[in-house]
Amino acid sequence: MTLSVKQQYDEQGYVIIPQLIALEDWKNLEAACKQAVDRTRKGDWPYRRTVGKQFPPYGQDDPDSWGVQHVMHPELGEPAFAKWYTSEKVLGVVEQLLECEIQDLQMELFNLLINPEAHDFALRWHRDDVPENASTEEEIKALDVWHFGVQWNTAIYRDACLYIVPGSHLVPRTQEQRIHSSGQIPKDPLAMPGAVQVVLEPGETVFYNSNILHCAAYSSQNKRATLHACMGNSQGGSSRARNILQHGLEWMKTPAFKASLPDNVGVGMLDKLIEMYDSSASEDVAYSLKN
Ligand SMILES: O=C(O)CCC(=O)C(=O)O
Ligand SMILES: [Fe+2]
Repeated sequence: MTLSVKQQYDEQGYVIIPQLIALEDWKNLEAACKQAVDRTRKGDWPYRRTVGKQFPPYGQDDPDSWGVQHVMHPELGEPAFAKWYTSEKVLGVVEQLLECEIQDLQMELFNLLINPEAHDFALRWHRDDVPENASTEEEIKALDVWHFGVQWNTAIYRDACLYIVPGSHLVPRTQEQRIHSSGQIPKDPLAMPGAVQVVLEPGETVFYNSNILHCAAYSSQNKRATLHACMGNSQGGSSRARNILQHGLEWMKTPAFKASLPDNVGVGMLDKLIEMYDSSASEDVAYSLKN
């Protein structure tokens, strides 16, 4: 029996979907990625993921980058990103996975993951919003409330950087998995019990629960440009506030950003984000993980 997209996402914590980018959008998105990457590498875009820092705040310590942050920012001037983020193709899958209506969708992060140029880099095994020293009870509690958002990676070029442990979004780590995720960058990601490598061909997307146990390895030799985004169900209240707001989203509250959105669907989603932002307590604006 083949599982439905939703069943696979619920049971495994991830699902791969082909061709989420309409043919007519592909060239524009690829060109927008190229511009964003060139600008970042030239030092002309300050919002970036800096080699040496695995999680926010990324700082500016190293000139090499492994990601471009805030690709919908009006100052980047690439409307293809917001057009795609709010496209029917994307929203259709997100609504299905979050089991919600379009009016519940909350705009969140949209970044671009790229290969570092000067040296290889990697992220340790982690869950995005559960620290590695969480007790088993704390992990169970955190995983239990983590169903109001979905994250995805869409590959422009072939991408084999991400490793996950299928099903680990539902259960706390075993003793052995805790040892492998205690803070060290792994020499061999597949040494983690249950790990699989996620390989995406151009145009393929992996939707995943960002609290699935995952890590990543970035080679400076393999070109990467992978759209990396997430979206929430606003019914979840402030449950996603820390994870989202730690990336520094003041710019999303500006009239210039609202005016840059292609249509009312995007504006409605942005309004949900701003509502959450304005109602979140100051302790929600904190970093999820330590670098
Ligand atoms: O590079 C990736 O695909 C994963 C990135 C990641 O896990 C993170 O930024 O927390
Ligand atoms: Fe992560």
